[in-house]
Amino acid sequence: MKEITKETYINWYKDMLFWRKFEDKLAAVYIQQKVRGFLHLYNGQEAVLAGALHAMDLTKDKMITAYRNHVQPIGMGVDPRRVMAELYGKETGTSHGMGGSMHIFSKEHRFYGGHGIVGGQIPLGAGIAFGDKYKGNDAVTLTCFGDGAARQGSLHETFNMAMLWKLPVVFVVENNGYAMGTSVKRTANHEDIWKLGLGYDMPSKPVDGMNPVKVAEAMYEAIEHARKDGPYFLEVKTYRYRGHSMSDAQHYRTKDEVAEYKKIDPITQVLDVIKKEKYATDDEIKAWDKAVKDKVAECEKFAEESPYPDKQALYDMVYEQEDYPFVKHKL
Ligand SMILES: Cc1ncc(C[n+]2csc(CCOP(=O)(O)OP(=O)(O)O)c2C)c(N)n1
Ligand SMILES: [Mg+2]
Repeated sequence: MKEITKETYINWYKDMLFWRKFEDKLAAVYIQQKVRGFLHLYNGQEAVLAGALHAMDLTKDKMITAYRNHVQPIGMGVDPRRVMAELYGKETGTSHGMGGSMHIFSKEHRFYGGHGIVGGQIPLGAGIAFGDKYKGNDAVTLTCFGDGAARQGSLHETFNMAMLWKLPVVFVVENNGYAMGTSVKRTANHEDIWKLGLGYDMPSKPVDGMNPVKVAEAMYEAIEHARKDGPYFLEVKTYRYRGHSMSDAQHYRTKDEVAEYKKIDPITQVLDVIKKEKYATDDEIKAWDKAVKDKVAECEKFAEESPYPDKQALYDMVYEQEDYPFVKHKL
């Protein structure tokens, strides 16, 4: 794996802080009804992405995830202004404003969405990996999903096929403790989701998902295994600070529980190392914080000032086939 250096810590700090503040801004503009529909935020889970990106080969590896998907494409290289514009429903967005929050996508940056059907991306991720194996590409697909999605039957079908065909895929369950308001405890007789891989002889293990170093190390081992020998399953134990979506009253957990996780916040953990190792002065850190704030403001300005798509585009996006064999309805 690439060495974890002073620069890695500094980049992790800047990136994770930007992702956090980018989403804080989304929450604010959502309340102003500038962003509509659903909005699921990633606050608290940033170390999973930071560690994964460090371990991936960003010239070829791919990623697919669920609807909590705003910051992953940014990490993969998509212009954050275009991600914010997509949430605003603007023409300059990643899908010309037609996808919205749950459907960020960039083939160019090998980010395959953005999926609203819980667990729907699990077979799709294996399908992408199948395509790469078939074509002889050297790429690995990170297929990320939640603890709730891990309970879908499609996980088992996919694990079986992926192992049978030794597909270059890493399955990553981001166990943030809850599927909407349902805790992991209430969904199965044991809480070790990683053990689901063992029935398929898939190398599987749990990882501390609040620490990007731990994530990067585990991801690297998993990705390089997948590249040569086939699937790997990681259960990354993480936590989301905000509600499931913006309309969640969070009656299923206590404020104390959230506060406990904030004590091991990934951004704070990284900042503590930067300070302890004297990687930067207080003034330098202040300058980074200001740069992050400015970058978020730039994204907001870009989204605000971008035009909505032309009304005609509504019809351009609809599937049409003139000779479709409609069956006449008989009364
Ligand atoms: C097939 C399907 N069933 C139910 C839903 C409603 N739903 C949306 S998110 C969600 C919870 C998923 O939780 P988890 O997989 O843990 O992901 P997290 O939101 O925690 O990231 C549910 C049940 C859905 N979108 N799709
Ligand atoms: Mg969850």
